[in-house]
Amino acid sequence: MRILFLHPNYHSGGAEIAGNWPPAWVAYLTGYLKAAGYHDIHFVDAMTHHLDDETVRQRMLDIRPDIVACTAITPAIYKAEELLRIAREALPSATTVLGGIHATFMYPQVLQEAPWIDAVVRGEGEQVFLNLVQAIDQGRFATDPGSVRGIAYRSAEGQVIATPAEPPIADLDRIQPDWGILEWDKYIYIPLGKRVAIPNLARGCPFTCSFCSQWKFWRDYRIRDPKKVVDEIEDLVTNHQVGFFILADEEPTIHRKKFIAFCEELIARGLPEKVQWGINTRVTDILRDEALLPMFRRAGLVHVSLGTEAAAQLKLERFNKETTIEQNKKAIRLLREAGIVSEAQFIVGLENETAETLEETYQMARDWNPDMANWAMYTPWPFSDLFQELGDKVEVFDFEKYNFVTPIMKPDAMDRAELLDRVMHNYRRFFMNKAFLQYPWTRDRQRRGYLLGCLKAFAKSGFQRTFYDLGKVGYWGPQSKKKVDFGFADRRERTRPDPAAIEAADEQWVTMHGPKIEMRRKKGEDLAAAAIAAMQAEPAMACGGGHEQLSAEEAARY
Ligand code: B12
Ligand code: SF4
Repeated sequence: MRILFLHPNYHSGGAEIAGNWPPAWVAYLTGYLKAAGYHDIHFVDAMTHHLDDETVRQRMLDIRPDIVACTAITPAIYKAEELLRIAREALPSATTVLGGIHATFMYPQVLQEAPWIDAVVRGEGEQVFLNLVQAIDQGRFATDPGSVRGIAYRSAEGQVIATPAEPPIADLDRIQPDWGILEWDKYIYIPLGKRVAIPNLARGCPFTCSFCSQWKFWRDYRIRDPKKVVDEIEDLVTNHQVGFFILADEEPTIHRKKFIAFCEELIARGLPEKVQWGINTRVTDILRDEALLPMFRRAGLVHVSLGTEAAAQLKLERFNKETTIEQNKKAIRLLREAGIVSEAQFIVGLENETAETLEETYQMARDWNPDMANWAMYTPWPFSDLFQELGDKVEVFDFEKYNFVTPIMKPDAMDRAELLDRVMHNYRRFFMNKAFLQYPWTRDRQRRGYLLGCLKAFAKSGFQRTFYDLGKVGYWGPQSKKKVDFGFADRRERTRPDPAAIEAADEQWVTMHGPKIEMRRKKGEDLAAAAIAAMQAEPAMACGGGHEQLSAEEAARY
């Protein structure tokens, strides 16, 4: 069995401006397949190499795989569908497979619009893909695809079928990634000029924020043995010269005890001298761990990105300024005092965004004074609960633009171009101040180097006009506002995905969140009222959401 993994050539100038990032999914799947005896595995990273379709076609013809397996997050879905169409054309007898978050939930639509895809692997990929590879290898997939757990496919009659879900892998340490499948010299983090990796400490999330789909995707929260994760990092450092990593987890600090053990283990092995790292986490966790921040820093943690303002994303209520501001401000101060670079994330662009609320976020950013700030456009993942609640307010279904940098929602008070322009105005003012008055004068040499490195990444993407896709949409500053074109192509002005089909696709998707799922099924007011009450009680938010904490009792279970 020869297997070819493909990462589609999709770009949107957000997080990726910091460098070329390694596709972790390829390493995790390759390791799992190799452990089961499948060694003939190839990988083409069309994203990192900016490969056009014809080049990928040629690579397919050169490699001649039996299985062509591609990934897709929501905005990359059309690119992935097209690559698999090319695979079908170039290698008619190869089996075409799509994995990743978008098709996991949107498989009815995907298999309809891309009938050349033979199977969708739903959710966590390792075991399900192995099930599928074995079935193809044994000739069973062709005769009895329904026997493969965890996939979706079209029957001979054209009916879309999802087989029963495969249980999540309970012991994540069973998965031994094969990082050697990646061409490491390509994955460089610009701020440090070092190789970058994206290992997992935990998968899933015990919470259920309505705009987020990560909890639903992984179904169960599982955390690895911190020592095993450090083994993996040691391997990345020693064998692949990795000098920086981010944890792939949405919220690595949820499990306080294991996160602490992870940091202590890094220190015990002297790794912080060789590798630095960053995380995305929650304001409440930073406040909780105030006393531990210096230890985190000693463990090599140099960059924390905070979902400071998910409250605004939900727009259930205007931000409760007093407390939110105080908590966010304090978390940023604590990080600064511990010598950790802080990044505040603002989510903007819901229907009730106004010039004033955008200005407010800028003023907050200046007041809190994080080292970096990031204004992301609210993106209504079609399989999130909030998408269903927003109903007709979501009008654009060109998923290629669901990328945190394109205004999918149109605010009532302004058009999309004005929203973009005001966001850029915030970026310009914020980073001008940093570039001239703050970064160069930072006393700590290491911190200064890091911040100037980040500035370099920004400058590079600004120069190449890739930042926030500005080149693609034709934005050159306020004077060009009228000419901005987000390119919601006709073909892509698709109709709203059928809510009943999404609901049905979700039906058998059992997650650990049982009672919470029931709660989310109760539409509108209930949910809004609960969320407002929760925000009033404790308004500072998470990685982009969630105010909850893992109780000691719950933590003991993982
Ligand atoms: C690291 C990361 C990045 C890296 C990309 C690294 C890379 N080359 O893949 C960078 C920083 C560049 C990035 C950029 C963006 N990202 Co990003 N990113 C992440 C992050 C934090 C971790 C992803 C990861 O590696 N996870 C670990 C691996 C093991 O999990 P996985 O990828 O899901 O793979 C598993 C399964 O999905 C499945 N699977 C996946 N692919 C396939 C393929 C096959 C064939 C099979 C069988 C199975 C399979 O099996 C894998 C193992 O179980 C996630 C959030 C998160 N916590 O997951 C967001 C996330 C994936 N990003 C997201 C987005 C939107 C973006 C951007 C559009 C934002 C922007 N404008 O900057 C860009 C798009 C970049 C691009 N060109 O594609 C969203 C996607 C949401 C969605 N519904 O699509 C996420 C989920 C964040 C979020 N909270 O919403 N990102
Ligand atoms: S806490 Fe973070 S990862 Fe968990 S559901 Fe909320 S937004 Fe998603």
